[in-house]
Amino acid sequence: MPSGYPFSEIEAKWQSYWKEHNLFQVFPDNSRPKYYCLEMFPYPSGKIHMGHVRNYTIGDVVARFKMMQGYNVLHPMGFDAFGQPAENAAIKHKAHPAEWTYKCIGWMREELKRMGFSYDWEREISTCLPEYYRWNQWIFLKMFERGLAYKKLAAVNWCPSCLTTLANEEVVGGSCWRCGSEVEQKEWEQWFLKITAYEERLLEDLQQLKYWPPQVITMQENWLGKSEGVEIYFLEKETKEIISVFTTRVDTIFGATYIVLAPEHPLIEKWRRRILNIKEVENYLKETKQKTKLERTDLALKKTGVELKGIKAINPVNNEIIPVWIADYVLLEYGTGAIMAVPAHDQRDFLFSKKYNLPIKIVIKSPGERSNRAPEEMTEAYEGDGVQINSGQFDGLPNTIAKEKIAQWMEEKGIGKKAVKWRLRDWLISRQRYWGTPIPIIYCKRCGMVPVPEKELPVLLPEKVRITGKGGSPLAQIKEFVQTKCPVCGEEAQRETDTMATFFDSSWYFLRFCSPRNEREIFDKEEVSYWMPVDQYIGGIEHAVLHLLYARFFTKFLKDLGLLEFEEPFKCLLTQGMVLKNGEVMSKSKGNIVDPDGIIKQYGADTLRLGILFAAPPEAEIDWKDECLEGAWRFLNRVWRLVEENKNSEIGSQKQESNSLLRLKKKTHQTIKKVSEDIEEFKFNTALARIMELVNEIYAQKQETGEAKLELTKAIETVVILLSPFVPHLCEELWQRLGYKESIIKTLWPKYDPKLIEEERINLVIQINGKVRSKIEIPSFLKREEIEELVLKDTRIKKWIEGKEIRNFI
Ligand code: ANZ
Ligand code: ZN
Repeated sequence: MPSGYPFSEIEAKWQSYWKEHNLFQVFPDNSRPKYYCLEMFPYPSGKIHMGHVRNYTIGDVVARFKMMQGYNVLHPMGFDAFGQPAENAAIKHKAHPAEWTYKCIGWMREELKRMGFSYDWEREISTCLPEYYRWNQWIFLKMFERGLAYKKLAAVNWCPSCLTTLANEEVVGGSCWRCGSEVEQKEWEQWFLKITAYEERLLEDLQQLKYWPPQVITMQENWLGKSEGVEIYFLEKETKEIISVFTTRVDTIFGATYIVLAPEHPLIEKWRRRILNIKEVENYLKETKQKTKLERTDLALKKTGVELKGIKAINPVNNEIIPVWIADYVLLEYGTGAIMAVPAHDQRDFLFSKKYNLPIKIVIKSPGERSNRAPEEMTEAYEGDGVQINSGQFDGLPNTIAKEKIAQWMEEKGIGKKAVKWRLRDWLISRQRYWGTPIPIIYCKRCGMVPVPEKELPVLLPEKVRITGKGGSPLAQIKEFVQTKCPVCGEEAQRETDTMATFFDSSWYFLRFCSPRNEREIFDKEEVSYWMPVDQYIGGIEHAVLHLLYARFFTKFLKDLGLLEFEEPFKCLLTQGMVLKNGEVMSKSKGNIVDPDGIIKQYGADTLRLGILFAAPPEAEIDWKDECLEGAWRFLNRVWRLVEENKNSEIGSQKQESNSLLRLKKKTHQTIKKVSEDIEEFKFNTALARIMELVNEIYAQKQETGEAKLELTKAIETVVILLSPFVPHLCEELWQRLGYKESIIKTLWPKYDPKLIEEERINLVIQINGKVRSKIEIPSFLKREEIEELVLKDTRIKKWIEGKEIRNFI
């Protein structure tokens, strides 16, 4: 236990003060500008970890800073409480998932309070409570009404160890994101949300998000994956069946030397009898089934394929007869599930053609080449732009122009049409799990699929359940839950037993925070219109695609329902970096977890907050070292002593301001300016460094003047105010000890005097060998070496000293 200021008393004291005075409870107030500061709410896993500490400390600095600037700040917290991990943990700890979850929430809430975060706890929400999830069901019904929630048989990702289906987003490198088992493909009836209906808006509105990290925008763009090209209709030689391919390089159509179908392509089954090497083909299909999507498309892996012997295609632009292959790098779900291969201009096709000895035909000449090259000379595909050759009437055109011309010509001839393809797929939301929102649908033998009427919501998640973790939906085992009456005809009917993926819950929670206790509607329109959009959202980069895309989708949907007036929920986004230990992710299995609880006990929450903020700028990774704490702890004690020592000395009469006191005053105002700017830009570590410099300056002044001067006290007060968003407990205490009665949060953030910001400049007269040769203006605070350097750089001086040796600088 380090000796120093009594942090544990102080922190407890101020935490209860904040609570008693409801300091962070807010209501809409049109007389003040609003600011909504939100950090991604945690999954109740048991304890907060250093990632939470970092995320929430950043948010807290922003929130407190804005409060002191006079904003009406909404800063809420809650728990993303449904989900598989609770179910898994419950199986492991032999507790009910609800019991387990509430316990975790209790622990985490206490820890968050001990960190001193400025949350309005009156607004706390937990997504596993019926008062919350009934609105999940409500949104679902609204989507169902509009055909945006639908059921279909689909090949789904199946985790054989979690025994559940997974969204594409939950498959990481072919494995389950949760347990790491290899994911299999299965056919299953599943619920989907039609997010693809919003793809165009989801892409376009990314333009509005000026204050999002560019890399998040790019990740979303790639995820949406809009691709403009042409669908080309090749014909099968005998049957004249259409083989439709999708290409973004229609300019290369004259260079197509074979066709490749995805192994699952429906035409293959049709052609079965006519395929001469069907045994070989079937073996290949079997092999494909074992592979994950990633293995199939990994650029680094060798591509394999089999020719469909006996099948030929006709290139519609020149009637060339070309072979038809299957290869697993072509995916059924993308484009048309078939491609034309152009080995001369696509590297993947080039390697494939070399491997299987397929012809190469050059149709784009690169600008640097005079004569046409022979295909045999090529060592790699030419993917760049150039001039069309071997392309009939399009020869001689730049390919960028030919692209448009060929597309038009093909449309006119009816052998192709322009097409837009998206990578985005509809969102699979059903889970064969217990701990989630029941999907409000009833199956009636007579009436079919019937939505639960709105007035019957919520469909409560039954409490009594046996969770084995083995197979199927646990809800299907609960008779009282399943058996119900059809809302339409009143006959015996059955409830849907799947639950919703938890990403559903987190797709709109930021709206619920605006009126969390509303029992009549999903949210109060007016309160939402006051608080939303979120001004600053802060969370991990791992949510760059899924959560943030879904939240944007829900916002647009709710706007279309007429409930919102805006398209985008999060104005500014900050993605904080990871907290590592010895360069590795912290995990139980590695045994390298740094426990915030222990640190709070040993040093206090303020030291932890300061340590984590000072370690690096928010977006950078931190490799956590306990020294971060030592430094923070020493600094806080230095500040503590500064106030304690100053407090006892009388304020002396203010004599004429001495030079050094003026310097302190200037330093104070410069610090106010820099710190304010740095906080706005999330440069917390440099902001803190500035405050530390000011503290040094104050100490130096004290030595010089000996007594407390008004200016000294002012400087000290400024330090306390500027530090308060970072280390609020300590600063509240010091503020009180400085004689103030109200919470420091009620103090307005200081403004600097622009006149005091300018550095004084002095004129320096430069003489060489006793003669004046130049004059320069320099800031007065420069050190000797810095001045010498500037003098030597002066052009007028250069002339006089060139080639000469400087003997002495005075
Ligand atoms: C011929 C061609 C020639 C192509 C050339 C490229 C270069 P993006 O931008 O991602 O949309 N492709 C189309 N469907 C595919 C599928 N289901 N599986 C695998 N690959 C597929 O890429 C479009 C390009 O990816 C298409 O353009 C097609 O190859 C390939 F010099 O067609 B291209
Ligand atoms: Zn019925």
